[in-house]
Amino acid sequence: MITRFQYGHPIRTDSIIKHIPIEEGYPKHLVYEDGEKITFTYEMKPQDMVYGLGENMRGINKRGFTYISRCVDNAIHTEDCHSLYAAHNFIIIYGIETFGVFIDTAGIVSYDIGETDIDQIIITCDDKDLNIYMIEGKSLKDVAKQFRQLIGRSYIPPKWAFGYQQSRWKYKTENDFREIVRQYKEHAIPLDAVYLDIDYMDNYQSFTIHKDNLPHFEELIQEMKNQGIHMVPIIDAGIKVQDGYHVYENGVKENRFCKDKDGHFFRCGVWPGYCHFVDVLNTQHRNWFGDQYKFLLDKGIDGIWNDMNEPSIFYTDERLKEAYELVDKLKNSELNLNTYFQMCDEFSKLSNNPKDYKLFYHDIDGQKVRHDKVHNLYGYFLTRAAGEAFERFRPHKRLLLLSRGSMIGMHRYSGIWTGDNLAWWSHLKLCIQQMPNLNLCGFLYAGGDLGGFGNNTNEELMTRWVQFAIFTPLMRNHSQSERAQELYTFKNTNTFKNMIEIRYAFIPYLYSEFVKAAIHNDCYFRALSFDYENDPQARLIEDQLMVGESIMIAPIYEQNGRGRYVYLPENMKLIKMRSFNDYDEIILPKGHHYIQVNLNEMIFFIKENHIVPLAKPALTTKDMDFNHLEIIGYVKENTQYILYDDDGYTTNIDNKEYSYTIYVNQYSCYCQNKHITYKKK
Ligand code: MIG
Repeated sequence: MITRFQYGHPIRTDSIIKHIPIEEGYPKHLVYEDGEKITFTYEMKPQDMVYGLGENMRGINKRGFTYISRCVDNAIHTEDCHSLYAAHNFIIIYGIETFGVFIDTAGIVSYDIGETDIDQIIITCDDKDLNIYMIEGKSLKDVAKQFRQLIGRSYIPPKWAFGYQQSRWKYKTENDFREIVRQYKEHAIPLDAVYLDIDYMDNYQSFTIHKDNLPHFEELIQEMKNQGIHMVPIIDAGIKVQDGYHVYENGVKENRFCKDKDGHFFRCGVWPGYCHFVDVLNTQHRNWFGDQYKFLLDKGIDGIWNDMNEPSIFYTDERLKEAYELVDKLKNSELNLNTYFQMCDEFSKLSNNPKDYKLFYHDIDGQKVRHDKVHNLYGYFLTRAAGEAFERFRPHKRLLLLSRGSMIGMHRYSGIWTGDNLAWWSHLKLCIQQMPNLNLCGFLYAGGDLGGFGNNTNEELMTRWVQFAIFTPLMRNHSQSERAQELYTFKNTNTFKNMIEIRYAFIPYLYSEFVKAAIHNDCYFRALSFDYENDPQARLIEDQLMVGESIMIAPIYEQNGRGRYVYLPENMKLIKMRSFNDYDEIILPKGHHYIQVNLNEMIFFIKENHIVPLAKPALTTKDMDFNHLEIIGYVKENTQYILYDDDGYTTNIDNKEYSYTIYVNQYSCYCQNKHITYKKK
């Protein structure tokens, strides 16, 4: 049951799709307080847990820290970060009472979940115009599903987006791209996509192409496509202020950009230097921004990643002026402790300064609104511009779309990557822990930069990251580091080849579970407590996940880890794989186990009376045969598995024809219209 309360006159966020009538009064369970801000408080019992908040730092259970929904470009995700790139305002409180709370607002919301007071949740809403939805249900899964029904079906990418993807902020010329693909083919490591980072543009201008480095862009895209490789260019939010640049010139002529208080176009520094931001909160301007993507689609592009759309600001004239004034004041004197730190501080505060978000305005279809009030909407609406444009220009076709900035609502249009992580073991663990909470907030197509985006990775970290990412819908290796991290650059290339082949073998299962989760508003990744609510041990597990209906994973995420403790909430079959055809299996009883896992091995667990359908890997998804499948399973009695499979690219998803029932017992298996056999080792 969902109840809704409204305070003030909230700005439409388009986070939800269902109309729920407004009730008078105050939400049950929470204590409402109206002061300078609105707060909702809740007294937790010692054993209560809190899930949700999507992309954020720290554990799956969010209890113990403060999380602030304020989309920000933050490249150093240390444990003390309160905000990342997203505003995912949904939590589930799980205890004697289990219920969900969704704060529907474009404003900043802070969730102090037992940080100030170990037993208190204090939700503080900066903007007093808001909707709050309370969701009650009979289980965690039920609350989660009701919420997902409220916010609408998650984005479903094309099937090729389940292939392995390679990116690096370094590739520049046509030959750079060719070489990456050539190397992958030479090492026979499967690959489906290569990303174009900002260097493909002319002068960092979105919707342009660098003529010297990529003189035959369209031919390159086609040449790659012929090899089964999709090229995925980046788009940056800031539009360069530059005479002769058509997006800028037309934007000025047609009045598309956000303005300052005096009605001049607001400008700030980002990658290309001075930029304007398109007012994507205005429907017409949003459509106009979406129209720009046609340029790339017409060149054969079928995937895009939108970056810097929090929006990220490097500097404004106002902040620079303050900083230069301080330097002028200090430059002829000897620095002391105070002035030294004051100066450092002044410069470190140049970027993404909350003061700068008060300098410009939106015209939300006639209503003038200062940016800081709707800041969290910007990334969502910019990516929505792209998603809607894709529907206009490529109706009935699924394209790949990723965004860095996000808010709930955007999950209907796009997937996300989790931004600039680092080549840290702790960030591999973070990535594992982010997945179930992202799913709760509707973001099913998600993944982190494999190996770590910043700092140099190493072979062991990359290996463990790949072994985990076999299960993440988005499996993209991306970095800005000095050290190359394409999988063929490491010593034991064969291990990577084996692991990526395992990923490809899993695609029938991953895709099936993903699309079913999207259609039925379920979670593809789940904390164990969602499946084993009555098991007090399962509740506490922070580093194992359920993946779809058959699998539990327990990734290795520690340096020199050659095994780990795993808790089995029921009897399961352990599969230890070295390659697609080389694996061991053993049935283990419910309880705690220590499992050895060499660096060249990945492990997963199959639940009793469940199966996993596998395909034969190929160098790209295009070359795979999804009609001949093998299954591995832990089958004791007659059982069924519903396999979802479709053409992989049209939007005709719900079609009954796409559901195949696989019938299995201990000895044999059968499926009408698919060739299914038991896998032999
Ligand atoms: O300020 O385009 O998160 O993936 O490689 C950095 C360059 C801008 C941030 C993105 C990252 C991308 C990088 N971008």
